[in-house]
Amino acid sequence: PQEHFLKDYQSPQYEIKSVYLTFYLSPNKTQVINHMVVEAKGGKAPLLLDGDKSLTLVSIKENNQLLLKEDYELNSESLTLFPKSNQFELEIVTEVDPESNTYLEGLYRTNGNYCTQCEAEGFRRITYYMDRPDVLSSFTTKIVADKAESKVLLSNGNLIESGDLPNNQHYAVWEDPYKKPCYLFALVAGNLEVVEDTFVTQENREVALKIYVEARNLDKCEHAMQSLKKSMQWDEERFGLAYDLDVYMIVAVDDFNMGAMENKGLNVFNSKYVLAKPESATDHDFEGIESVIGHEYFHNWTGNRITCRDWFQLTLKEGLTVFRDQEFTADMLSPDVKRIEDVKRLRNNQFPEDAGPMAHPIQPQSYIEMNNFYTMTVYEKGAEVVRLYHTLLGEKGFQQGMKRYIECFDGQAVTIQDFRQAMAEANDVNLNQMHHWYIQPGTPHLKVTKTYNPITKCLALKFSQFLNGKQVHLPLLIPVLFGFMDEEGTALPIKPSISTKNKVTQTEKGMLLKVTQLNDTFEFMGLETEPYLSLLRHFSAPVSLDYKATEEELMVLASHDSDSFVRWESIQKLAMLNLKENVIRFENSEPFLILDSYLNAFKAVLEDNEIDLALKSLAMALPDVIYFSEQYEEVNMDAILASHNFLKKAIAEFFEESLLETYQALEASEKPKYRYHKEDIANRMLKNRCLNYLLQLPKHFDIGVAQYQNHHNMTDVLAALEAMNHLARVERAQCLEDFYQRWQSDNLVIDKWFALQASAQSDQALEDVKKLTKHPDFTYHTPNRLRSLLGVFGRLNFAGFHDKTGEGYQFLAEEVLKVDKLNPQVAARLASLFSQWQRLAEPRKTLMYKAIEHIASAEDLSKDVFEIVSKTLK
Ligand code: BAL
Ligand code: ZN
Repeated sequence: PQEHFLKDYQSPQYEIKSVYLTFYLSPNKTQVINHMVVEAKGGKAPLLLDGDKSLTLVSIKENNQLLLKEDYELNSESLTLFPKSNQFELEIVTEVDPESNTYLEGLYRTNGNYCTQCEAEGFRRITYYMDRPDVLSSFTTKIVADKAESKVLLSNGNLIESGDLPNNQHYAVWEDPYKKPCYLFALVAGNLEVVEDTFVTQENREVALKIYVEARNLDKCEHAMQSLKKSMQWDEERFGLAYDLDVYMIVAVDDFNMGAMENKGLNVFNSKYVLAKPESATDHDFEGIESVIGHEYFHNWTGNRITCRDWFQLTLKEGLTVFRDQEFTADMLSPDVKRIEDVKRLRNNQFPEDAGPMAHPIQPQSYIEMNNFYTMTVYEKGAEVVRLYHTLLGEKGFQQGMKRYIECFDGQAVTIQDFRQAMAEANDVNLNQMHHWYIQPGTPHLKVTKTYNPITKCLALKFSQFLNGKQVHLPLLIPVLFGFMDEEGTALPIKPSISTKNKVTQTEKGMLLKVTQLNDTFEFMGLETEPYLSLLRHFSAPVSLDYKATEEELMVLASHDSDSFVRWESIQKLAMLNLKENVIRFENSEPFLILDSYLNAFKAVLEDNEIDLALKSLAMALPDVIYFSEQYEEVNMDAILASHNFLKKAIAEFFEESLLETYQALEASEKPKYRYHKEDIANRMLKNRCLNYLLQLPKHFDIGVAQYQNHHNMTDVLAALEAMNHLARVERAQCLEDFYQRWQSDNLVIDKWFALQASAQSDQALEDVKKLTKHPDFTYHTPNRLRSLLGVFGRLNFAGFHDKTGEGYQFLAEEVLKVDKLNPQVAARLASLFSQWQRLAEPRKTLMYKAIEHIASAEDLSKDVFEIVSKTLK
């Protein structure tokens, strides 16, 4: 397959002034008439239109003249024309088969309804077109369909005409007043019901809000609608950005590769990010919906009004929009909790990507299949890099930069440099060094050494940057929010020396120092005692901090730091010290132990009556297994799991009484009616953290069963099932069976049922998962189902997937090959679960390698999977 490179970018030689699409919808043979007005930008050049082997070409007319076969060149990926004039009209007729489209790209059917997905390169599966984001055009779409089969006909923009046609057909014409690239095109048709509301913008324009769902889901749209209204209001208040069309439509579908898609005026969503009611969705689901609804809405400005020049700029819209959705959630719930959760997400998912064979900069320099680059790196690390601008410039400066960005580039397809230029010009600063974050892969390691001189009362902090183990790279600009503290936990004054003064500033988030060189030293004076260091407050840069704090220092930071991230981080570090100590002991066949430092820190948190309950719950959690294993160059999975399991159980035993008391008090105080509210969420979080520990002790199993039986909100029900999940007891099986019977008709809940079993850390798990692939409710056609069974198994079932025989790897490899025939995008995601093979200790290393080789040796691999496995084997 062909590899595409950023360095080869060339601007388009043709402009598509307007497009008029007509769809005659039919399940197996939909006809698409694509009428374009085209203009050459420079001299005469062939016009290359992207296409796909799934298209059937019916006819081409240039200025109304039918072209003959010898007038054009056609292959499975493109159509090349040789226009006779500089301005001309083209009419291309194609046929597609939505019913057989299992890739879920282009036009396809889901539960009998028509829907599209065009980003990144799906439009070429609908018609021949210049399928690239820098070709912006005015779209009008006419949809003709059978009335009984598709009562709703939707596309982008505003409805300008509709009516009946002979033979029980009807039609609708939609016109989008904003020019857009074709990846933002959407069409939806089918028998959907609608939930409606309105929003009045700051400019006093009324916008109709419509959420389209299948009739059975009408009772699950309220939260999504509220989330949309909050998003619209928040974007006006915080960014001064208002919506620009008369109608905003959201459609929920069950079969969708991504979370959602920001098509202009007509977002298509994975139903997981729309549908919720307290009985069937958890707090986590509610939060996910609020955040994804926000994310797609925020794209209207950052993505749609200003789009990307090419796909190498993807982080321009995604990093920025994730940053915006993170800030939205922070403002809606708790900023401190949100920050910690985002850091955990980054470390668990993006750091491994940065350390693995698919590592790429947030601006990838090449790709074989663009869909493989919708990654945690481009999205989440991209958002962290946008956050760096925010930290450096402050809220006011950042907003000035945003204002300038929009003033300069509205209606255009631009680059990450354009964004940086707007930020720099609006603040009159030079931000050129920021570019180094965009073009280098890997998580930077920031090593800090401190030297204190008790005679001069002077402190020197030396920061050294390492990238991919090397110290020679383009130096990154790393903002570090920091503070000093004495042994009692009292903040100490910060007095930079003359040479350091211009590198340290007071910001709205606290004191900030800027590391700009590979080795950068900072001096501080007037410190009567050697201070404890509070570094990287607020996780001010996406780096791995290498500072050897003492246990005493961590204990003081854990209970006294003013920054909740550093408090949380310090207790996590104490836990990590303990976990690592036991890995050594495992390898030396010595008994495990629980360190006093961690025990005391845990006790202090558990007994702290002042702290926010959600923060308390986060502090009480052990570092996740993924992050724990990331600490090792060579991963001994047995030692890691044994150490993790031991510490969890040891905590439960040690604090049994207190955990039980806390659990009971919170359980007794839980309000009978569910509210999606930060206080209630925090209560449930802490309660269920206690429950999870308590069920490490088999004698408390009944508490889990009782919680399962007594509660009607999904957060508590699922937490009970999760807490029971590691023990193969009959009660667990009974609850799972009851859960299945109760929710059999709700796909999203049945996904949870599959995921629970896929994540069970037991010897039985692999067999269970194999059996579940034969379950009547398992289907290879629905990405959510594949992710909940196969994805969860590979990502979270450390015992089952990493089974010493290698059977877990073999099983998943076979499944990847099956999925690849139907849905290469999802197959590629599953294939990436093999990415850490090089770091596994033997025998797993060789066993996993063989499984990947098995995939790689298959015939007819999609380019999606080919790219992942070939890079993984390198
Ligand atoms: N643009 C793809 C889906 C999303 O990031 O919103
Ligand atoms: Zn996005």
